[in-house]
Amino acid sequence: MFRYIVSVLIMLTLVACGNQSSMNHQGMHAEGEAGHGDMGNSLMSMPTPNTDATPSARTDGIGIRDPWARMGMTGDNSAAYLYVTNDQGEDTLVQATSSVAKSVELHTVIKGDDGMMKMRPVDGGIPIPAQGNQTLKPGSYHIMLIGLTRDLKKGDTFEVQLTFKTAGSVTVTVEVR
Ligand SMILES: [Cu+2]
Repeated sequence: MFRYIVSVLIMLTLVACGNQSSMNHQGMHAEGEAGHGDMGNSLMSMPTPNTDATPSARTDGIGIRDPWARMGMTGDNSAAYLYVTNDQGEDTLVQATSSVAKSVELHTVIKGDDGMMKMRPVDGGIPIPAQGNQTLKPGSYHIMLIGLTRDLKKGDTFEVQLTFKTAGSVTVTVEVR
């Protein structure tokens, strides 16, 4: 069972990385626009979630690990990512808010009719499986920070408030990488 989960995770990671290079940024706000030019580099060094780390924030049944965001300048867009663990029943991440952006949306990445990967707001929130986990990562679910109200420089930290349908709200400290 464990081996199966690991191989599925590896497959998902490969798919996510493979799709990233063909992501279509035209006609939409780019995920992590500021880091656009070095997309390839940031992918190469894309941190994998440290799933053994002590949860950086916790609310009823839900643990948040390794929250991080892309660098960006005031006015640009950025995106935040994290790893969610859940030792209770099925839940949903329904909202994220932060003072670092004019607007914060929960996004997913889907394949468009033209075969290009595009991101769009998630309908009904991001599902968190019962007794399971969910990863927000480049090329997949992410927290979209639209219109940064301040520069996000490497090493900076800022707060994001996450609201889960069942578990309620938790504030996490996000590190800029
Ligand atoms: Cu997005």
